[in-house]
Amino acid sequence: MASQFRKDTLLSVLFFVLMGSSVSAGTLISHWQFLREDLSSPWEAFRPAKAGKPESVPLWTDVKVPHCWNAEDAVDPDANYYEGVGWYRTFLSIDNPYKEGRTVLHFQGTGQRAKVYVYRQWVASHIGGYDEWEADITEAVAAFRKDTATVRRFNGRIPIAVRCDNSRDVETIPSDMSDFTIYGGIYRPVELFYRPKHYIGLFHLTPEVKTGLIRCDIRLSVPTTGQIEFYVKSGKSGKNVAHTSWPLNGQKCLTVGLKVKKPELWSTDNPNLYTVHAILTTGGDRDEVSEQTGFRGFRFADHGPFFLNGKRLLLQGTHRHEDHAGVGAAVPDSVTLREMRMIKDMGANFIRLAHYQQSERVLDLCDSLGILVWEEIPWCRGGLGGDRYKAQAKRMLANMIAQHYNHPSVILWGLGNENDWPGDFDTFNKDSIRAFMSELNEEAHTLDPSRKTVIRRCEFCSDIPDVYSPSIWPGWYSGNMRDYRSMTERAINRYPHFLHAEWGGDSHAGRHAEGDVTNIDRGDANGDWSETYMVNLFDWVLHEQQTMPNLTGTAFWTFKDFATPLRPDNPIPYVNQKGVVERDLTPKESFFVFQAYWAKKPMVHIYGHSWPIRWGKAGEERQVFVYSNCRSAELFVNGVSMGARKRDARRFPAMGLVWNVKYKPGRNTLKVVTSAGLSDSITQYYETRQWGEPVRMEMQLKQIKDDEWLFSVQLCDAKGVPCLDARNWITFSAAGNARLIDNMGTNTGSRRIQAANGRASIKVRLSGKEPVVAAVCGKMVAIMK
Ligand code: ADA
Repeated sequence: MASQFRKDTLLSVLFFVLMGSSVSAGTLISHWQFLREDLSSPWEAFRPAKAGKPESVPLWTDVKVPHCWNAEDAVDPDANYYEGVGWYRTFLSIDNPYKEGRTVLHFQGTGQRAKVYVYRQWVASHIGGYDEWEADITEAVAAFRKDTATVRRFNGRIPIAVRCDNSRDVETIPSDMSDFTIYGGIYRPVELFYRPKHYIGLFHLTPEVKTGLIRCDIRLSVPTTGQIEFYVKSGKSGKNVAHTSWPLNGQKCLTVGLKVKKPELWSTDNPNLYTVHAILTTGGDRDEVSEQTGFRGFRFADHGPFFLNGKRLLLQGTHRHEDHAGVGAAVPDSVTLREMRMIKDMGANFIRLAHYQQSERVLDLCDSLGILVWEEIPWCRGGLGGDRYKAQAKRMLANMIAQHYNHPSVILWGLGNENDWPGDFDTFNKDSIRAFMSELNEEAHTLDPSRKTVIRRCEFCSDIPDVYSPSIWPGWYSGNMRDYRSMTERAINRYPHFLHAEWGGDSHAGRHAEGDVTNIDRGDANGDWSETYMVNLFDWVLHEQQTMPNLTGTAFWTFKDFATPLRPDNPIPYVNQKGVVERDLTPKESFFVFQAYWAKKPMVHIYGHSWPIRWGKAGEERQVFVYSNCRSAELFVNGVSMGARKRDARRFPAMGLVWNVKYKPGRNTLKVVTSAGLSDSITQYYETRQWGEPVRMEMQLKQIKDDEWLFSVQLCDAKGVPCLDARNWITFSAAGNARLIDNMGTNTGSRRIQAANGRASIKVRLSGKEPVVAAVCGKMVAIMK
């Protein structure tokens, strides 16, 4: 074990990044107020109300933080989302227990530019919506406390104001040409820390598989005399496996090696973690930090494949935005946990966190669930700006690497996405973009020699990063899904380290197509936005990927539908619908296709849970697909066996689990039972009548829970036959004691939506008497009173 004083590049470059440590006085969730407009000075945030006047202008609203002010309007079909300034204020009881200690507000993410004030005093600013940052309010609090009259006015509490701003600024990243909402607000947690004078700032762990050594690079707040002690605990056994302690003789930076005997490797199947605790004692101060790490090695072989810990691993990946129905970017921890578990349950072992640094919580889950990570900075589309722009991009790269350095799940640092896409500046210079990309690439390697760099789609920079993904979207933006293998193999041969990020297409949840759905040749660009088409595209590509020995891996676009200002005309306005789950995590049918290929836990799913009515001629055969990872399955229709089929991964579609079934007109029940004893069943109505033009809407109201109901309409022709291929636009409204649960960006949460198989729904809250809900479709009106 070696201990030495060190001032290496890593530590000096990261001088400004002090990671969270010390005593947390709590996450500041409640007692915030918000104002969705600008003020001309911070003083206005605390202007006393006029004596005797009840009115208080402007109107502050009580909110909980994390809070995103675009939680609803990002997907409001009738409005542009608010891009501007918002203010937050809170009043803190501050009682720092440390003599000469520091009082710090730690922000995990604020959109997109922020300033912090203690009463009227400006304290700190930050540019960038996705990296963590801090405001040290120690001096400002002390100065405020000298103003005894004002202190009395606030009953001893410290008034804090935070001004956030997501208005357009072309000299910042990401570009507003990016295909995602550039959210505003304090949309990730804020914590209040009390730090002793001597505390552990930077704490980076670099484990080495070969030797079992964990190198700890430490930066202290000030040169320190005292002692620092380390423990390493194995997550698997729960036992301490290494311990050491070192005297400090006035140094500020320190590198220590901790030896773990026969370390258990971290892998996607067995994500073994070790926790390293460091305890600093000096004078009367004590500070403690603990971080997790894992031993693993990876390698991109030239022209493929990828190896984890010396064994080939096909990277089976997806993408994720920090975005969720009803909350925008302020995704609660419980939702993040559910989402990351679903990703793992789908069988993914890899994720690209697009297109920006995501919450610490996400990375923690990738570590503990065993999901390898490509994380990137939001240099996305638009071109390249000036010095301020570049400085932000470089700072965000340094912060991302510093802040997520310890996560064993991270293997790739992303430098950009679609940087070949001009539009934000009147000049577009490939050489300047190349030069800046090279600068970022070098910077990333200097800050972290243990990981690789990567970009997606910028052909004229493809030789710069270690790993490159061109744009390959067969069957959606270009060509036919059948071209997948040839296009991808060309890329494998062309780029030394090719990884395929982004493939897939949009599907409107609840839209299904009848006919020969296995005829994938109709898969020309943009499909028909049905779940059926997408299921077949995913199925075809997954079946090809299984037999490509040199493929490093892929990440389909994207796990969950998400908000975007670029797509007002989508079937759900302002939603990118390429997810395999909806924006509220409701699985679409395609989720199960991935599970059938990737998941190890036995599963079975009959295609069509969101397809209540199938159609065709009487006696005509219809295909029934079953997605399963079990050895074989037997299908029963209306209680009669249709025979058992063997699953064969070489066969398409549905790996051979396909039955041609003659539905009887009316209600049919389908049940499948697998060799592992699992079963799934659905009920589908079979419509044999032909339909004409839609002339009216049939309504249905179904209680979901308490006062929450689902209001649905079905377009029908003059004879009352449902129009099962209708795609008309339907608008919902409510009056009286009814309220739409809308602006969710989901299949049941948008007040303007395109019909799926002639049907559309919205959730409503009905309370008291005389609730009224209505649907309008051209000249057709349906009113439920
Ligand atoms: C691009 C882009 C993504 C995503 C995708 C799409 O490839 O990188 O951000 O929006 O397009 O859905 O078209």
